[in-house]
This record gives sequence, C-alpha cells and structure tokens, in this order.
Amino acid sequence: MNTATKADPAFLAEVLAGLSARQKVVPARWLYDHRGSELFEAITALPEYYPTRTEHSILERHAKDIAERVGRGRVVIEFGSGSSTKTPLLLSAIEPEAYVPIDVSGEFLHESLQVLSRSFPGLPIHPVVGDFTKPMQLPRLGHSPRLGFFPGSTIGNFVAPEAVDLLRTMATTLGDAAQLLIGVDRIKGPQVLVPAYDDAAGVTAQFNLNLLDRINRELSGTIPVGAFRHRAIWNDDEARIEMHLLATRDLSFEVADHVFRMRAGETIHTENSIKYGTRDVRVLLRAGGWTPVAEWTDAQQLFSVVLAEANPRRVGP
Ligand code: AVJ
Repeated sequence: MNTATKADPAFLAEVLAGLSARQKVVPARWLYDHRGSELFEAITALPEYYPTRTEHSILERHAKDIAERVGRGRVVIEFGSGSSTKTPLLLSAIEPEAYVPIDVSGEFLHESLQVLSRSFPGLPIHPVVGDFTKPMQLPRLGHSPRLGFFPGSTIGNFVAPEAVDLLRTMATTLGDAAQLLIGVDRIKGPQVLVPAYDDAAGVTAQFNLNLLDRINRELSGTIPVGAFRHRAIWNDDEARIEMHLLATRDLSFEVADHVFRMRAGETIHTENSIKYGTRDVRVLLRAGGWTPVAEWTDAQQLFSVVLAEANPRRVGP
C-alpha cells in the first residue's frame, strides 16, 4: 500500500516520538484500526474478559432505575461507541430524542449502526467520526439536555490528568444540564485482572501485536513482528494493567526511514487500563467537573456504572 495516501500524520508523529522515548510507547488509541476494533470485539466475548459482560448485566438489571434518574427524551451522545453492543439496552430503557455515536473508526461505526438502526426505526441517529478527546461541535439536535454515555471503562486508558481533561472536555461538548453515564472497572486481585488481559486463546496478544502490523502497513515499517511477544502486567503502585510488546531478541527496524533499535527484553508500552476504587471514581468525576449522583455495581463489585451531573458553569470569579 502507498504510504503517501495511507499515512495519518498524527499516527506517524506519535509513533516516531513514542519509539524515540527511553521507555518506548505508542498511545493506546492506535490499537483501534478496523482489524484492532474487530479483535477488541472478540476480546469482549472471552471467558477471562469480565468487564463487558459484567457492565452489560449491570445495565440490564438496573435499566429501570437508570431510566428513572435520566428521564425521557434526552439526546444520547456515545463516546467511542465501537460496535455499540450495550447501547440498545440504554436506548430502549430511556427512549431518547436522538442518538449521536462518536468513534474514530468510521468504517466500523457505520457497519455497527446498520444493525442498531433496524432495531430503533424511529430514532434519529447522527454518527460522528472523530476524536472525542478534543472539544467538538455536535449536530444541533432538539433542545433536550444531553446524556453522555461512556461505557466499557475506556476512561481507564487515560492517566489521571488526561482523564480529568477528558471529563471536562465532555462537559463542554455536552453543554448545560448534561448527565454522564460512565462505566469504570474496579480494582481487584491480579489473579482476575491479569488473565483478562492475557487470555488463554491469545486474542489479546493478537490485538496488541496488530499494532506492529499496522505500523508496518501504514507507516512503511519493517518491524519483525514475530520477534515480539505480548505482555500484560499489573502495576500495583499505579493501579493499572499495562500492555507491552516485548522484544525477544536484540533487533532493529525502520519506520518511515527512521531507524530504531531494541535490546532483548526491552518493551514498547501500548496501553494502560487503570482500575478504580469506589471513592476514586467519585473524586475523579468531581475533579472533571461532574457530581456523581448514583452508582450501580454487580454482586462481586467487579465493575461500576456511575451517573453524574454536570456542575453548573461558573459565572464570575
Ligand atoms: C477498551 C480500553 C476498555 O482496557 O479493558 C482490552 C481495552 N485492552 N483488552 C480495556 C483492552 C486489552 C479495554 N478498553
């Protein structure tokens, strides 16, 4: 494939900068090309990967309660909708005025919406392809206040200062009297956490390694993918799962004519998945301009769904 037509300048810049750092790193959002989004979908069905199924059961079980607190006729904005598997649960419970899914993978977004629009024939759906970490103008739909939906514990990909910025950006994007329904993964033992990110079937390994294929494909890379292994580690100090790509031998490769060398045992850090205690979630939301108003969890407290209200915008000092 021709790099001139394929290379995303932001992808190139972030890969070159990340591979030049002492601890090599590539930001997690680049894991989600079309293939990466498909592999992530496969992860959500794995026996070891509890978050998706647990969040789904929380939303199902408490749909009525959530609907009562949210009220009818809101405009639902979903951040990073992916394949939108939890969305039908929410939409049928709260009967919104319109639905605006935002995702970076346009192709994937449109594919998954075909199914959704058949289930909700009367619902206006306005997909937006874009990066929700930046403030964005959304299509002006109705006058109802908005409900942001941010499931899946995607907030866990962002370290605290970035997570706070993101929550503030969402408050700006959503506007006055907004609510936010957010899914957050909880801190638990590494015997549960690590297998969730290092499954027996090796799907998470494929998901992680796909990043190297993507770099080779889109950025004229020569990375010897077979010399890398997937690693998932629990970093207890930072309360996060880290995904790394481990070089199994000394090696060198090029990306867009830049040469990089790695020693055997050196890694590229590809994702953080930060886990939160109950109070931590509330502190984070408050720091990001939101007031938590309700929280739902499962019997084992593996995962939380939190409803928050945007703080009124301050006028004056
Ligand atoms: C989509 C960011 C929520 O952190 O659990 C799953 C991504 N990475 N397995 C997560 C992921 C490896 C997932 N999020």
